[in-house]
Amino acid sequence: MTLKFGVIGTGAMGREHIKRITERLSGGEVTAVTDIYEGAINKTLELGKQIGIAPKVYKTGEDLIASSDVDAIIITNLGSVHEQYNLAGIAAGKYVFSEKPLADTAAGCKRIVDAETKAGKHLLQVGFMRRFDAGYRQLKESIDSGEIGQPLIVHCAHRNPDVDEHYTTSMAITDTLIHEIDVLHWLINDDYKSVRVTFPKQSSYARKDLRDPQLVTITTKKGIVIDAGTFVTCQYGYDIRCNVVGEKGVIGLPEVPAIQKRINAKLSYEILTSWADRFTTAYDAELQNFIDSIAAGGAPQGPTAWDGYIAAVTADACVKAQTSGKEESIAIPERPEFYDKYSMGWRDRSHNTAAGAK
Ligand code: NAD
Ligand code: ISE
Repeated sequence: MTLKFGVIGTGAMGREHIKRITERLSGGEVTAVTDIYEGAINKTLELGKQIGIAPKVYKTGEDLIASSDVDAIIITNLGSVHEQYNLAGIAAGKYVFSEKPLADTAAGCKRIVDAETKAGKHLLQVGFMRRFDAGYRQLKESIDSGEIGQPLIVHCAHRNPDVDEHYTTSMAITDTLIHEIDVLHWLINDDYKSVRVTFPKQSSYARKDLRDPQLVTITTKKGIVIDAGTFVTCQYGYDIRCNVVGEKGVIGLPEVPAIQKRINAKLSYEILTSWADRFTTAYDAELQNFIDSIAAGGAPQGPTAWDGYIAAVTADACVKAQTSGKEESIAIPERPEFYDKYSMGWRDRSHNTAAGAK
């Protein structure tokens, strides 16, 4: 069976997913697209010609969702409108792959959780691709094996070369740090308890109204301290770091392989500049897993609507800490049983046997 995808929002990420489904993945095809911006549709049709597909263009996301030619939707429009399409997809009984954030408020995420729970069927996966990244998976295996003892401290960095003029101080949390928020509790098998945000000296490359860099310090229920620095105007490249200090050893996310060059008495290697290149294989794996899990068991097995919700609850506390300057508590609610089966293994690993989610 081929899973027929409709893509809502064909900007940068929408087109990346269209390319990967068409060129690299198996078991899926893009049959439908929509975007409110004609320029994005034109670029998509141009891309379609290059890669040999001709998806039907729908006027609205709602029309696309209603089409019998669409089994699964990919939501890659802006976070502020994710909720309405997530809810519409669930209401229509379609499979949903929602890019992060699941919705732009925790209350919106909760409405999606409630809708899916009420529908009584797992339909939705959130695009938290780092759980499919080979480096993070190796870190998790090492931690779970016990070889470094109990994790004590986690040092992280999330650096982008630059951001556009719409990017705000709170987006450093809701758009950028949200990836660390999701992947770290999965990695260290613990829930978050509190957070404090501090602002180091401002970079002269950041707009005056954008606080950059930021240092987010999260304490978990077991007392592990995570320091995560966002720096979204770092100029030099796209740089993701994660080091875990344990009782008996320290482990770190591997550097992205790049050839070493010895030229003119200098030794050098290139640093990536874009998220699209840094996480290509993780994006491929998350969507292949989505397709394979639906084909094998009728439901996606990746990060759930519940994961999207608790990431939003955590992000809210971080944003509160940005303005209060104080330690703010993170109140993670108890997970409903409905989501136990598809939790990507940080409480129960036995269900994650589909390709890419070993
Ligand atoms: P983008 O601005 O390039 O594209 C968004 C597109 O959505 C635009 O073409 C816009 O016209 C369209 N759009 C807006 N409202 C719409 C609506 N109501 N219906 C249909 N189309 C609509 O942004 P992007 O960088 O492609 O980001 C898209 C999503 O992907 C965001 O949620 C972002 O957070 C996510 N993203 C995730 C990652 C990741 O690492 N997982 C990386 C980049 C972007
Ligand atoms: C972007 O939306 C992403 O999700 C990228 O992974 C992240 O690095 C970037 O900061 C976000 O803007």
